[in-house]
Amino acid sequence: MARSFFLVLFAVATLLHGSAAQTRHVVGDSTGWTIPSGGAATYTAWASGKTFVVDDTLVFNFTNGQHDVAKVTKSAYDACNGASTIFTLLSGPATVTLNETGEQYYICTFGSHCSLGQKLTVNVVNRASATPSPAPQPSRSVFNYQSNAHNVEELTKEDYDSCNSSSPLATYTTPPARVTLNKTGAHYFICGVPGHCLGGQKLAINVTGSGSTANSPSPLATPPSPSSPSTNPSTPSPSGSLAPPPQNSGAASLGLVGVSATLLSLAAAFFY
Ligand SMILES: [Cu+2]
Repeated sequence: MARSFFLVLFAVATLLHGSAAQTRHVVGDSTGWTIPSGGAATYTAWASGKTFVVDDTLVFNFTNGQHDVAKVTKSAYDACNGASTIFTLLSGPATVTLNETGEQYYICTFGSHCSLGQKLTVNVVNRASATPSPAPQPSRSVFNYQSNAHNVEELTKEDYDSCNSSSPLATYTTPPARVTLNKTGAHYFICGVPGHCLGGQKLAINVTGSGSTANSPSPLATPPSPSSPSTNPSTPSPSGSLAPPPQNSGAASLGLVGVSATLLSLAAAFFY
């Protein structure tokens, strides 16, 4: 009874620890916390390749009575002045939880150890800023319609104006058609079923970069050739799940491609 209780407790504790995903940083790795043979550059180099996030821990490994760990201000760190510390830990291994953001300063207050390089500064960041922000994703238009009743074709402006679907730039037959808008400028869509475009089932949208709020249509980009891979959208998966849009340099350089929400809803309504 008691044993299973503790097993559950242990499991929960493990889960909690895992979900927070703190990192335990062993200062100096196998060198530990000592007078480094390479001078202060040793701990600078150790810290330089790492990201320190709030709630991570620093572990200082040292021999009791030969070193200590003192958290100090920047000026005390620069001067190796251990006279008034923020806190001092005398027992190794000493674990310090990084509970605030910004530069944190640690020294050994024994003799001239700090001057000889036993000093460490780490820059602590929030979890959010430590996580790389996702690359801008191209916007996507979704056309909903009954299978076999309609389709979606992207055309040049000339073909769009005349409802000529003989040479579409891209054709989408399986609803819902997900069209990734990875190029700025005007895009022209029609239904290629005879008569539908002439009946008004056509849509022109203008794609702008993220910084642009202009409503005027930007000059039509050079119409891409039908073989251009960038006009080939990702094929909708059979399950209908949203596959991540293809990453390419074109999409990245465009930044966030913005499309008027009104036009998007128009697109959805139009082809339903
Ligand atoms: Cu020391």
